[in-house]
Amino acid sequence: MKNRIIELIKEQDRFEIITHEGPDEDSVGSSRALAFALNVLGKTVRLVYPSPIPDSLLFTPEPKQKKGITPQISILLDVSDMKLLGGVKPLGEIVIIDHHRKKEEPEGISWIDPRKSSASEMVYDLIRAMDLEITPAMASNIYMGIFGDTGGFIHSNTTPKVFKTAYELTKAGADPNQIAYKLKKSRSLKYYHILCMIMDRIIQSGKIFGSYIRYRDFGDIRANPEDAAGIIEELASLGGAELVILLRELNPDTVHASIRSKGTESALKTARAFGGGGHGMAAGFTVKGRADELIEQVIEEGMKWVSKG
Ligand SMILES: [Mn+2]
Repeated sequence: MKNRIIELIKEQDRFEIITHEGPDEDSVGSSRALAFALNVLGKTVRLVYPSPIPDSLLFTPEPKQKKGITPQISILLDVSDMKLLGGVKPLGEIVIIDHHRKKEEPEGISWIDPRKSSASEMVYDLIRAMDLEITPAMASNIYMGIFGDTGGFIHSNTTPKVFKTAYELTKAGADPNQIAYKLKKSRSLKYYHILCMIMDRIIQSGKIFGSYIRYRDFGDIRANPEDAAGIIEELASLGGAELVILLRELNPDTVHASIRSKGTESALKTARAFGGGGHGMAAGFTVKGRADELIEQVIEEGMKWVSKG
């Protein structure tokens, strides 16, 4: 499918790149890197983020964009589920580039490869296959995406290919020290305030740890939902935890769950029970409801899937 996508990129002129709600390192990095590549090819492009991006992810120059275009092609990056687009409607023909495992192939043109660490790694492969030079801005964004989705080269998706790609990216101008510091060593005080709330409310049930953050909590400490980006990884760092669940209210009646597991696919199995998806060990879902009422129910579902003993 990669080759069909390359053909389309060559044939068409106007593109939009759309990623998932709550954009993270990978979705922002892959989107911006691909936009830079389209710039080089002389194509018109605009980036669509369904919700605000944390400032820490925007440390390279902006790709050139044209806002008021009618795109021929809508590239969905790091997402293949229309429900995760936060109400954004793609305007062109849909092309999906994603590394999240799907139960069934989505309709239309899609390149889905769960063996890839990240959408950013896929964009790297795409740019290389088009024989384009990797510029420092592309390299930095792709490196950021790989770093983000591998948890800083920690998770089981940290393959030899990931290190090989990271090596090429550092040679092309990505600065590993600068990027790691931006992502790991520049937390806001608000982030830690939110973390304190989450830790205060933690519920443990065997190898499962769950917690939540209410919509009004953000107002109470004058934080924004993007201040809590990546905070699930703190729960996932707890020793003895096999499955961790963090519920976050996106608005007063909508809850997003982030779920992580270690060693088993219990994260995905738990998310699927609520209509969600993801990878085996990193999954999520969004439902109507209240976080404090839902948390026990999600933990109970998780109990079915964690290893016994
Ligand atoms: Mn990703």
